Amino acid sequence: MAESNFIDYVKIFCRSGKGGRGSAHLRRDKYIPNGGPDGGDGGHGGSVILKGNRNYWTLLHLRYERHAFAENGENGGSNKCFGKDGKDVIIEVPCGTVAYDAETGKYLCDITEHEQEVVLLKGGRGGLGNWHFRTATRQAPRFAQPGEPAQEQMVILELKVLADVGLVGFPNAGKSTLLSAISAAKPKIANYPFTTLEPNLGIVSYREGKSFVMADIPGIIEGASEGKGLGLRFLRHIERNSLLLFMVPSDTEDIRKEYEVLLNELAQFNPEMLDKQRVLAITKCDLIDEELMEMLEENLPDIPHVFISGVSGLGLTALKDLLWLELNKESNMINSSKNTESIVHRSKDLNILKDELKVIDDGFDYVFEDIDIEEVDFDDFESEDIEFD
Ligand SMILES: Nc1nc2c(ncn2[C@@H]2O[C@H](COP(=O)(O)OP(=O)(O)OP(=O)(O)O)[C@@H](O)[C@H]2O)c(=O)[nH]1
Ligand SMILES: [Mg+2]
Repeated sequence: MAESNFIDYVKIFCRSGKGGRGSAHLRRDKYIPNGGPDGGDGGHGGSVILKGNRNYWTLLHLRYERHAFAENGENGGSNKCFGKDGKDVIIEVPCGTVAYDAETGKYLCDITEHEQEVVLLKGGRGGLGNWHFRTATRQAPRFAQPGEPAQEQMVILELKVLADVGLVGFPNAGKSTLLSAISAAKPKIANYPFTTLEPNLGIVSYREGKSFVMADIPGIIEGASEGKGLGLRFLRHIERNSLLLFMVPSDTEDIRKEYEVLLNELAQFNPEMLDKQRVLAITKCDLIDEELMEMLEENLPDIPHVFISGVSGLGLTALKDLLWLELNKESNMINSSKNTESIVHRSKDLNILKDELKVIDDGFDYVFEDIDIEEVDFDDFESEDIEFD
């Protein structure tokens, strides 16, 4: 996958800016004896922010982006001068990106909409200058508040493609052929397993200018949940689809059994996948006649089904009608907020994570600059070094 342009996994070392120190300056001007405290506040540190951008489809632009450092806030100065706030770092990501803590695998946040912003690491607050601490009995406080420290975290960004329909099937089931037949996508099609090595998206036009997005992912085989074939690595791309279209070729010995194997692999990956709407397409029906279709019909699983052929075009209109109908069911509204809330992001299993990270870490060094991340108690300002400037 290292050579591919389809990057759906990156790891970035993020650090917010620390807050600037408040100044403890005492005014000492000619002719103004005992000028009093005039230390200004420190500036706020910049934050690390994730922002959705619909113009990105993958995380490719972040492939070599190893660090995201926000600016520190400047220290406060004399004469009540405020320190400048540090600049934020904005990491633009495609809609459908999920962030995890790389050390614990904990789910952090989820970007699903264009321009949506989530603060990943908040910049430290600037400290207050000594001017704030003057009281009747302490007219020349010789201390100020320190700035809040920076925060740092190794973050994993993972893309989960936002499509309406996900294609699920064994290799060679005809998934890519279907996508190329009903959308403008041009996935590679060939008569050997695992032709498709990375997800393809296609926009399927429906009647009256309506459309929905279909995702073709690499084939799944029995034991994928234990890492066989391409494993379950790509299943996350159908995790968010409102509807799963199971594809089983008409010449399969036992269609029902193959469907159950697929279903079982999905359940191993994430049991919530079973809550999704399902439709079954029996593919390659140009190879069989009507009589055989009727016979097959007797032993099909109990979900809506349709007989199709991506090659001859048989049943494709009926398939689109059925998909549209299912997508628009009350429980599954395609036009309302895309149903993205329906999926609960589970924290990552660190063992799986380690394997996946091996691939993306290949040949990279993370430069950990030495910064002084101070452990300070923001409210215990008197313990901080006293600054006389
Ligand atoms: N006769 C017939 N052959 C088909 C049909 N659909 C696909 N095929 C053939 O089946 C083979 C596999 O098709 P693909 O579309 O590449 O299958 P896939 O499910 O994308 O396979 P992977 O990418 O390996 O998972 C190709 O040789 C296709 O020409 C169909 O409707 N009728
Ligand atoms: Mg394919």
